[in-house]
Amino acid sequence: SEYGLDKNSFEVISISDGLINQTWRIKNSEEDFILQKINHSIFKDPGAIASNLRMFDDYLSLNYPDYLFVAPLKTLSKEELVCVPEGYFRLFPFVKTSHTINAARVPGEAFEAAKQFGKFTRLLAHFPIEKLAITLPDFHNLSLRYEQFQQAMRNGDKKRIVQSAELIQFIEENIHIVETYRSILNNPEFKLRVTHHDTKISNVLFNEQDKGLCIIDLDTVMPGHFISDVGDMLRTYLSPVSEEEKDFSKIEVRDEYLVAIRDGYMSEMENELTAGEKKHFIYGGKFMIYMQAIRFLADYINNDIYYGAKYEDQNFVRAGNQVVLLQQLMQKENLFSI
Ligand code: GN1
Ligand code: MG
Repeated sequence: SEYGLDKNSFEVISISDGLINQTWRIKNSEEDFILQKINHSIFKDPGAIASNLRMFDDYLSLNYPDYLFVAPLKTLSKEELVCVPEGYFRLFPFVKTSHTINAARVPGEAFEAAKQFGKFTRLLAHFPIEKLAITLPDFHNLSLRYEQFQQAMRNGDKKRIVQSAELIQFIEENIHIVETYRSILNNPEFKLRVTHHDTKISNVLFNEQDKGLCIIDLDTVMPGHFISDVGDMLRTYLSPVSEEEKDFSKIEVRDEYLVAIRDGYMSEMENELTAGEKKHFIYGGKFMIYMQAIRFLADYINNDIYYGAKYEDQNFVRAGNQVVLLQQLMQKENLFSI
């Protein structure tokens, strides 16, 4: 009703892919929308997200009018965010003839997705980054994530800590991944750029010819390092199975997807990245997989307070899955020079 729509004339279809926000498609024969409820316990300041999106939309429509940017629609009272007792909501137009995919089925899809994320960062290379609100402080701060993991081991569920001994040992043995991250923070060759921070392939809209149209799910767009975006693509496109897979023998690093991510991202970012950054392309994958492993494991040890769990050991399985993926990537890293 805030948008002047009559809910009885719409079909409401729940889209349950994300772990954090709740999403619905709202459609009838004439109109088609995406409705989203922002998870306010994680995103403490939904207004900050709305303000970032507004600035991107203004900047891109001024400088790149042909670029497809999906901005939230305004309510009857010209707001881009609705705050009602049930929570914070926003409405997007559904992009006609677009679709999403949950996994890359051919390397060409990985190329297209990587190109779209690279393009977004490139188009915003001269955007005044200091104006952006930090929607999730320290989201990809691996030092802090490591501290939170250590804290979980001090205060968490004793039984789950014992059960996790092997994973904990692997994480501790690979602390060099955290140390490299710390060195990056002091490396003048690394630049802060407009970074998406959640580059899974379901955050890309594809057209009917399976070409990338644009990127979505922009809540975590903040100043960041390119290793976050490249890393989450490596984390989520390289293997034929996702972080939810329980049969770890199916986890595999597919060379042709690695090449596709590199080529797609570099087709936009080749001239933006410094030589020092390019050397850390594969490190990005290690950084993100390691961080996701410790986030899942810390949450498991903290009794699933962040991600929740649909079955008893889900976050333990997810952490173990990510550790196997990291081992596979580390076996390959020397074979590739970017
Ligand atoms: C969360 O909600 P979703 O699935 O887009 C998480 C990401 C993780 C991802 C793991 C705000 O993203 O960081 O990589 O789960 N987002 C937040 O599936 O924590
Ligand atoms: Mg997301």
